[in-house]
Amino acid sequence: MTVDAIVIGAGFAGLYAVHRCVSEGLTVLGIEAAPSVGGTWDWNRYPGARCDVESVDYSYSFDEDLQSNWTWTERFAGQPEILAYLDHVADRFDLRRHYEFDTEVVGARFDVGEWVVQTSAGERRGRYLLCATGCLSTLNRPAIAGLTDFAGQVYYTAAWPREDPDLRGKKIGVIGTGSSGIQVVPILAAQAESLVVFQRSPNYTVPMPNHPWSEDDLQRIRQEYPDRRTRSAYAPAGTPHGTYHKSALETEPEEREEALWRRWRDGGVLFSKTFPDQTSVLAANDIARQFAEDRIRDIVIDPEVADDLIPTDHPIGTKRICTDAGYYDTFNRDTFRLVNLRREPIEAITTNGVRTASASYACDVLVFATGFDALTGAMTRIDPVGPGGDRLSEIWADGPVTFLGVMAPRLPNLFSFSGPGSPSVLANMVLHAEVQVDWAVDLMVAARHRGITEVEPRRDAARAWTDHVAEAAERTLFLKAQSSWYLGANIDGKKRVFMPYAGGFGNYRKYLDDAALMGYPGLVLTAR
Ligand code: NA7
Repeated sequence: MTVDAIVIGAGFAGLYAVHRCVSEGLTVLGIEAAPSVGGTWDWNRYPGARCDVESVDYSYSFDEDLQSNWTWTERFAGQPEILAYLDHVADRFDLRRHYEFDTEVVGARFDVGEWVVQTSAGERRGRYLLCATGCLSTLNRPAIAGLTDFAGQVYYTAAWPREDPDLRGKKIGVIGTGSSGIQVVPILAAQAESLVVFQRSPNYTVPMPNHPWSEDDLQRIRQEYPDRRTRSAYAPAGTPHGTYHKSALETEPEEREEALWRRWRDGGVLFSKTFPDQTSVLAANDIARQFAEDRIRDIVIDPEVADDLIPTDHPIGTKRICTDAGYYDTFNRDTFRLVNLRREPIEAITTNGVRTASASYACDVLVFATGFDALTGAMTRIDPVGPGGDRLSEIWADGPVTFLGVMAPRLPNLFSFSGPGSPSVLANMVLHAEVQVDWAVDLMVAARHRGITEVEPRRDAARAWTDHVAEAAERTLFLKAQSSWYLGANIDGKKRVFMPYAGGFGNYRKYLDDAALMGYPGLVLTAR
């Protein structure tokens, strides 16, 4: 049987895609590798996993009843609560019955007007393929010499066991200091006999002043919701927060300091966009960067450790800024050790720990918080093949080429969400998913009305959009980050290209709106 749409993934984008397709009367099959819904929030169950966007914004906006019937308990929601929310959404809209769970997609090819999807459970066929495969879902498992010799336990934050392991009293080594490492470290530090953090590149992290929402907060939020959603709709990052009203360079030092303190105390990722010129003008960025460095030195007692924790390879915010609950404080404990891998690289993992160029560190447990083959990894692993035999991995060999960050040339009837060429990780991912899914499903519905069976981006239109994405990045400081996964720099051999669209979520959404209003001029529409 051929369905109208196959949706891969049951995270925020996938669940909404299934819901939209069903609402439009399309037949749909969802395929998900995990046993249940949740996507990234199902896999990343490590202790301390938490979203850095406020819960009331990091939630669907498409259904007012859903919005008013769900009560977030905290300002920044933890992984269990976000997963419970997605479970609730799946039940409320009866989405599970459309899914095959525990089923992995291993390939896809377009064959005589339909996508033939190879899965671990056999072939499935659909006229459209909607890839809600996530931008941070393909694990980076570094091949460090000797890993298989290690006699202790090995965990990956992004594939944390469903049953939380008891790590009390263990000697723990954590490899990786991105958001996941920075979130998990203080929790593990509280349980471990000793903790060693192996840091290849330091990141900036802003303490997260999380708190339970009070009844008053919730009442205010319910009243504000319509306005909050309206302000987010075309905002640069898809949240109701803007930058300071003046650029850093036009603001007097005292006023500047006050604005920075306000953002720092507010917590979350917003610090990376305190001033409008902060991500585009180095001198403005330096002001925010100096402020953050001073805060690190305020907290970390040992100045040498503070030196190691202060990034020197990127302007602040050009690599994903992290948010934490006591990360820097942890380094003031005696049982805690920071190992700077730039000074003493890992030589090998041994039976009982990690050997660097300078020392051996005994560990019972190794926790890899080593990130993902971000933005492209999930798609190139499936590696869809178009009607002309073109593989996505070939089409993207010199960096991702997309049309409006949703389609790729030579791959008709295929949409991918939250990936390269769209603001994705630079924006509120939930609103972003809704906007992209709506665009794709609206196109499918319009095609059905007009008897069109195939939609495919014109190659010149995809080239023009991809050039525009590159130009938008060039107007920012993002290209200056040496080790950023935005640039693919964390994966050996990956082409160094700034993958997200840095022109702002609101502008991006206008491009999508215009394309639809103008009848999709960048697409070849075929009736067969
Ligand atoms: P990240 O941010 O990619 O962090 C991964 C960390 O692991 C980072 O510090 C890497 O250093 C380090 N890493 C990767 N490979 C190695 C090897 N081989 N040796 C030592 N260290 C290594 O992933 P996260 O999961 O923390 O966060 C991803 C996003 O999820 C986050 O930004 C939020 O948006 C949610 P590097 O910086 O590459 O030198």
